[in-house]
Amino acid sequence: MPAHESNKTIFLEHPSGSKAQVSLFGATVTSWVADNVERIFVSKEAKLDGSKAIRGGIPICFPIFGTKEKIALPQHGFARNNYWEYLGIVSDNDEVVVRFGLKDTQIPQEARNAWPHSFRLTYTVSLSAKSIKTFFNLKNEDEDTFEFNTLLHTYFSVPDVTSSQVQGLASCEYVDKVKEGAKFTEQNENVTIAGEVDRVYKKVQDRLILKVGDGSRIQIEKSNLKDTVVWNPWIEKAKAMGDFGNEEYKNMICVEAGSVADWVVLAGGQTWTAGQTLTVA
Ligand code: TA6
Repeated sequence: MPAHESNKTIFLEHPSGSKAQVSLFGATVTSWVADNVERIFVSKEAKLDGSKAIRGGIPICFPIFGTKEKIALPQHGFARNNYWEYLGIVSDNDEVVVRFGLKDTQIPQEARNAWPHSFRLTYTVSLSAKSIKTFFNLKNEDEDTFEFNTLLHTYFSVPDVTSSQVQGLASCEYVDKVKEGAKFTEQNENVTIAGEVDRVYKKVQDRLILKVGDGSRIQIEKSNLKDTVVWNPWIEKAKAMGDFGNEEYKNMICVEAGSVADWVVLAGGQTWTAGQTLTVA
């Protein structure tokens, strides 16, 4: 069966044997198995009861990234910590496609007060033999323009993060959140992790390669998203997160496609589509 729902989770299976899972909480992809290997990291300590955003998977950051002084929303916004509506399945021989929806009328009043705009988000997850696509379509249902950030906060599972590399960021300017937001230009074709990394790379090319470290590669192709965040909490930040194992930093790396360095401006009545395609190579 290409897709079925159980316990507020949608289970997808492609004829090739690839699989995925999407929690209705945050429409969070919590598993992607390709070539019989789990590619997505979810912490063993993650809360899966809807009490907080899932620590891992592909959380959707919207309408803000981080926190904003004048917008009283939790870090990374409300999309990842509210239940989305399951809109059903479209399936053919090549892809299993499921869709999820979130409207302003479905979020708590407190969040609506903090970000008082009428919107409709439709999120599409498409599973094929070697790829998973996660795209969202946002409609501004206000008459007035609004602005937002958005980002796919993808946690990749790796055997040893010190052996992983992110290829394709050379010459990109980045903001280093580990160095008080200082700005640098990436000098390396391959970014490696040997300590806490929390960088917002700006105006990044659409195709990056995650060299997992076990000989496999994952192509990360973003669409209509300008920036990419690379994050690993390392030792001290790992200990500080209650929903993250102290040693789990060794087995994950976040490479996050988004538009976060600047606001995206969307006129009333207009729609905006963006997303990413992850492909095992
Ligand atoms: O994407 C990197 C980041 O912004 C880090 O600064 C860290 O805060 C991470 O997101 C996780 O944020 P969360 O709110 O999920 O704990």
